[in-house]
Parts: sequence; structure tokens; C-alpha cells
Amino acid sequence: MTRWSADYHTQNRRKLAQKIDGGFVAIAGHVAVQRSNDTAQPFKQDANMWYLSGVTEPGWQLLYDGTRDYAWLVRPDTDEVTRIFDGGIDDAQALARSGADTVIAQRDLEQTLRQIARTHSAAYALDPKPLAASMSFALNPAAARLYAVLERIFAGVTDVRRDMAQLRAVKTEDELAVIRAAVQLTTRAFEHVRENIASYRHEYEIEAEFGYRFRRANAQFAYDPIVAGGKNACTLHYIANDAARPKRGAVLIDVGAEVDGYCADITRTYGWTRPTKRVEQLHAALRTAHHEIIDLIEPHMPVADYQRQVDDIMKRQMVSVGLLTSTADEAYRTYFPHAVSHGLGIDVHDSLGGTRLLEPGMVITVEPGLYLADEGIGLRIEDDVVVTATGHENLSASLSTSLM
Ligand SMILES: [Mn+2]
Repeated sequence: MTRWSADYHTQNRRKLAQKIDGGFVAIAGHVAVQRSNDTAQPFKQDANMWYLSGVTEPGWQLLYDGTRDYAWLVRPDTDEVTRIFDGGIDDAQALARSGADTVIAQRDLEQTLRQIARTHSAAYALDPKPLAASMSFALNPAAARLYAVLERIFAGVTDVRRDMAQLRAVKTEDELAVIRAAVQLTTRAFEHVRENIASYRHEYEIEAEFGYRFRRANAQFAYDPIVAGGKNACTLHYIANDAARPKRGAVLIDVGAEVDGYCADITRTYGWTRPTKRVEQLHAALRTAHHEIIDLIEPHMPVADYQRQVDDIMKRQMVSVGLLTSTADEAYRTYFPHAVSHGLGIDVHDSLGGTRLLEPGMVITVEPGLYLADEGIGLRIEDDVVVTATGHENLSASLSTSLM
């Protein structure tokens, strides 16, 4: 079902134990949440829970004593009706998947925590409060529930989110192999769509082409795909994908496959009909900037330097096409309002854990864009790039960035 063995998750726990100096950590997997009336949202496991346990079913939790390298899985209380309708895994399957040492029932959680608190005065866990403050949607309630229990039992509870992000930011060769596979599945679908672009009459037909190809490979969309024709591309998170082909315009396609738990995240903008001279001009400038930005990437480069040089490159191109009067022009951010890069991994927006330097093994996107709301033009090009010991490797380099 998945290429990952219990060994992988066991090693991930040991890496965490080193990072938190043999501390005790408790991680809540996600619980299922309502979609509407009596149906649930498609379930997606919390990335940290999956990384440390491999459990993909709702309601499970992980306790891990880094001093003893001992892991407990906490099985959710599931009634017989839920089991009949939704299935689930039994204790033996959970142990085989995770490499954990034992399974306890949810009703024994607090008693187990009290025993652990005799040797560990403090616990590490994922604090949902900082995340909740910056999100426009409700968080999965599981992390807050567990955090509250831990705060009652332990003298101190420390947020482990940054440590987890730093571990996950640097990929192993096995993780890179899976990301490569996700990128390859995505670029192949892009190539097909590009060759047949004139045959699609609606945005959703292009979305369906990707979805078909991903599911045929037992993969899925890593995130809601963006297929935005003409002026729709000026809405950065446009996901309706229901409009007809514009009379004259390009189509921005931001799509990634998820393969064995890891994501690709790729964007191309294609002429859907014959592009206007203006779109050709802007796209050429963006494409030049995109490749110059990728060429910047090298190991141990300060993130702040990278950002400064990205701004220089983008401003120079914007001046060259007359969008800015000079590189000091304040309008810069109205034409390019989003970040140029983010980490990529189990989550499509994988935190780099506040790193100051780009380090070998980190995978980042490079995705400059130009958005001209007044002219109804939105353009973006996005590749997935791994920082190597000697420079960088663009994992999606084989997919042409050209407009046609
Ligand atoms: Mn992206």
C-alpha cells in the first residue's frame, strides 16, 4: 500500500529523540471532522503524526519516550457501527505499520501519562494556538484536546512544532526518491495537457485530465488544483475551475500529485488561445526571472540574501516591461504579492522550521508570478528544487516553462 516500512517511522522517532535530548513527546493524529450533516471530510492525517507513526486512520495518538526509545500508540474508542461502516486498523496492523512497542486504549491514556510524568516532568507536543491565530479556518480539534490533558498532568509542556519542521525540512534519499516520483507523475500530465491544450473548452476539463492521470497511478491531488483561464488567474487561490475558455487568453495551471505521502507543486501558464503580444512580453520577462532565481540557489545560502536577490531580479524584469518606473517603485508588491518559495514535503507548504540558511536536502518551490488585475492577466511559473551539497537540482526541469 505504501513504500514506507516501520523502519522509516522508527528512525524518524529516533531523530526526534536526539533533537529533544531524550524528552517525552505526545502527538495527536487528526480526528475525522464533519463535511455536512452525517458525512465526514475526506480524511487526511496530520503530517507530524504520519511522519512519526505511519498511521493514516483517524483518532490515533502517539506517545514516545525518547530516553527509552519506547513508543505507545493510543487506539481511539470506536464503536461497532463505526467499525462496520468505516473499517480501520487493529492493534497488530498499527504496530506493524509504526514499529511502536505497544497499543493502549484511549481510556488508559491519562493513567499512562501519569506514569510517564514520574520520570519526565515536561512533555513536548504540538501547540495549536500559534497556528490557530494565523489561519482563517478552524483547526482539527485533536491537538488542542491532547495539549489540554498534557498541561494538567505535566509541570511543563513545550511546543515541538519547530523541531519537527526542522527534522522534516531536510530530506533523506528515500524521501527525495518519492518526491521525484510525485514530480514526474505531475510533469507527465502537464506535458499531455500542454500538447492537447486546444482541445479543452473549460477549466474543469483540464483539472479532470490531471485527476484521471493521478488516480490511474494510485496517486491523488496534493492540494486543490488551480486551473485559471484569463483574468481568473489574478485570484491567487482560484479553485472553482468552472469557467469556459476565454476568447483570448492564457491559462494558469497550479497542480501537484501526492505520491506515497509526499507532494509535488508545479505551475505553468500556457497560451490557451493564441496569446496576445502583451502576455507574450510579460511571460518572457517572468520566465527569465524564474530561471535566474533558480540559478541563485546554493547550499548554506542565507535565506535573507536569497530573498534580496529575488526582489532585485523581479524588479529588474518589471522595469524592463514597463510595470515599474524604477527598482525603487512601490508598486512592486501589487504585481507580485506572494512568497517566491516555500518548503515542500509531506505538506505542500512544508515549514522549513525558521531556518536562516538553505541547507542540502531541503526542497523548496520557486514560483515567481506577475498579476495585473487591471489588464486581467495572471502569470506564474513554479518548479520544485532540491538544495544539494554543490548547488541545486531542479526536479521539474524537464517540463518546459514556455508559454506555447
Ligand atoms: Mn507552491
